[in-house]
Amino acid sequence: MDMWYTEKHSENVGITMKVSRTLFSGKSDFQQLDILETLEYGRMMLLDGLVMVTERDEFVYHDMITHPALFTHPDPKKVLVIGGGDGGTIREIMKHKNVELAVLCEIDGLVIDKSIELLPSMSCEIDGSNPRVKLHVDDGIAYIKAHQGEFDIILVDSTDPIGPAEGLFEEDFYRTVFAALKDDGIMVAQSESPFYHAEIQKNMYGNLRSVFPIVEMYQAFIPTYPSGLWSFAFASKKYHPVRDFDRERARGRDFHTRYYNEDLHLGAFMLPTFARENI
Ligand code: AG3
Repeated sequence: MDMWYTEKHSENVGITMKVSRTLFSGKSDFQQLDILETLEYGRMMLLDGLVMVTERDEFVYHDMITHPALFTHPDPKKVLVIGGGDGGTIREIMKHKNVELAVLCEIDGLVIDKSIELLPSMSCEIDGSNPRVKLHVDDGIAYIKAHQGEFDIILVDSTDPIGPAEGLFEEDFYRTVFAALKDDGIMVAQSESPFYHAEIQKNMYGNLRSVFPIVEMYQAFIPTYPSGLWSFAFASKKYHPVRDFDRERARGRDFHTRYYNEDLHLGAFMLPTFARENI
């Protein structure tokens, strides 16, 4: 028997993958979690039916949510990830030796537990073995309210703005993030597809602009997300991701990245016109 999984990207379009088996399927207090073995993309994690990560293309997303901010800030020491329970973002942050502490604040403990069990290539730094990593199973909004002025960088590694992540796209939340950052802090948040989610983006970027003096969009190619063209919002108090970027420092990095590099850093901020019109 053939098994296929489809995530619908709009009323009339979706992505379909052949599946060999279900590794986990269950409901937490917050959402439905499924981990499937696919033939083309390796293991795949779904939240409420939406593709969060696959083993084959997660490197694009995790490189790009992490390295642009960590190479724009001249000396990031304390980084917070909101969401990101699979651990992929923390894994990339840990490659930066100047980071002293990375905190993961994920609302859903089941996502963390099942990632440690079934997605070891992503969760390798959140399994308790790294003293530079701290885990909090908590609501991100509550957590940052209690940690004002503490972080150099905050990365919002969330799902789509339906369900538990809805509040992470609102102006009030961005004000709390702004206050949780130091005076030269940077926030990056995944910001959906410029091709399919123009309305979400206009609203989100409008909210960000009313809080942060510097707001830019950058793009990455993620094959298993809607349209393949994905984006991130870069919101900053002081450093500009292109004008203040030290290309030589990024070029001299002492670790390997399969997607990010010093040229792509700059190129990612150059947007097609239709995407520019959403921000
Ligand atoms: N964050 C998920 C991005 C949203 C994907 N949307 C979709 N498939 N409709 C991924 C978390 C990885 N750490």
